[in-house]
Amino acid sequence: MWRTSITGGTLRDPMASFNLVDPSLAERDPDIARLIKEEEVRETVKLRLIPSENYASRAVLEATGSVLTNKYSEGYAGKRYYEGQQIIDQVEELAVSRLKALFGAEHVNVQPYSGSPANLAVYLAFCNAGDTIMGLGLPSGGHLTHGSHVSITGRYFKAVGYNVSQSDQRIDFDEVRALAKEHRPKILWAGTTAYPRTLDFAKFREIADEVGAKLCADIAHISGLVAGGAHPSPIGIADVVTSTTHKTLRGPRGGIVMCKAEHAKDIDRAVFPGLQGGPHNHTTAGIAVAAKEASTPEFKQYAHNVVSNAKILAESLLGKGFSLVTGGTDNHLILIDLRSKNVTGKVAAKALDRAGIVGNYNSIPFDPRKPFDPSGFRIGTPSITSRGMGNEEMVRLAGWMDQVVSNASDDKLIEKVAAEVAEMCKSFPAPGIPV
Ligand code: DSN
Repeated sequence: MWRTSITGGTLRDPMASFNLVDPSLAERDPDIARLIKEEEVRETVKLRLIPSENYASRAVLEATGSVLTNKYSEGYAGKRYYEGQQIIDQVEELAVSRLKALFGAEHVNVQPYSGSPANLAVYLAFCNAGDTIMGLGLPSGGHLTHGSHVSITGRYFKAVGYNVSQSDQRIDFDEVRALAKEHRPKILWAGTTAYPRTLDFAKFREIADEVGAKLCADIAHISGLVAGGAHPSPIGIADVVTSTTHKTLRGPRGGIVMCKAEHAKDIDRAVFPGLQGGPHNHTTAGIAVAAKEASTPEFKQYAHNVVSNAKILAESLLGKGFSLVTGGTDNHLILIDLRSKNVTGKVAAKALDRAGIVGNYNSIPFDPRKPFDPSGFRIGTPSITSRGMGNEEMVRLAGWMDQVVSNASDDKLIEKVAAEVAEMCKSFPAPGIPV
C-alpha cells in the first residue's frame, strides 16, 4: 500500500507516516482522550483529600508532557553515555540548582523515578544486604520502604520497627532510643505517611549519633511544607533527605535525594548505575518548574495555608464528634479514628467518595481491624488549598463529612451532598485543568 507523502516521496505503510501525519490524542486515541477528560472532570467536581495528592500546575504539566521524554541520558550533566545532551544537561542542572537553593541542600540528585527508588538508593549507598535498619512501623504511619516485611526493604535487611506510643499516639522516642541501642542500625529513618504531627529531626539526630547510624529523613509528604517554611527542615541535620516531588511540593510524579556533599558520590552512583537506567528527562523538567514555583512568596503562603486549613478542618471535625489520632494535626494530614462513629474506614471512604469527598481508608495505630478493612480514614488539605479554599470551606467540609459518615447508606443524602460539593467546587478552579 503506497501513497505519496507531503514531501513527494512514497510511503508504504500508513504507520510509517507517523512523523508526517501526527493527529491529536483525540483523533489518534479517542478512548484515552475521553478518559483523560473524565479524570479532569472528576478532579474538578470533587474535593480531593488524599494527603499525598495535589494539582500540578499547567506549567508543570506542559514540561512533563514535552519532547524531553524522547531522550536517553544515562549519567549526569557533563558525563553522559549518549551524545545529544546539549539541552538535557541544562534542564537537569536547572532542576538541581533550583532545588539546592530552595532547600539549602549541598547536593541534589533529581533522577529517582519516585519515592521508593529514592529510598532504595539510600540503602544501596549505605548498606549491604542483611544489615540492620530502623524505621517507623507501617501500622504506626511509616512507609513500606522503611522496612515493612512486605517490602524488599524488609526482606533484604534486618528491619526493626519503632512505634508511636499507645498513650498519645506520637512517636515514642524512648522506644526509638532503646531499640536503636539494642539493634545498632546502619540507617535510622525519620519519615511518615500517616502521621499528623511535626517530626523532631534533632531528636532523631541525637539517637542516630548515639548508635553511629546514618539519619535519613523521608520528607515525601511534607517537602512542600518544608520548602514553604511551614514545617522544620531536616537539611543540615539528617545525612540524607529523600522526597517525592508530587505531593505537597506540587511537581510531577518523581523523586529526589538531597545529601551532604560528602555523600554525593555514593548517592549518585546508587541511583545510576546502581538502580536505574536513563532518567525521565520530561519529569526532571517538571521538577525544575515546580522548584521555581515553590520559591515564590505565593507558594510560601500556600504551604502555611495547607497547615491552617488542616487545623481548622481538624477542629471542625472534633466539634462534630469525630475522634482524631493524636487529637489533631500540626501538618497537612488528619487521621480519623472512626470507631466513635460506629463505621469502618472502608464503608466511610466509599460513601464519602460518592458524595464527592475523596480520601482513603487507613489503619490507625494499634488498629484491631485488618489493613484492607481498617478503622481509620486519612485526609489532607494540600489539593483543596491549591484550589484556594480556606476557613469557610473547611467548616462546610466537616459538616458534610459528618452527615455522610453518620448516614453512609442514605443514597438520597449522599446525592444531595455531592451536588453541594460540586457547586462549591465551581468557585475554586483546579490548577492545571482547563475550566
Ligand atoms: N502512596 C503514598 C501515600 O499515599 O502516602 C506513600 O507512598
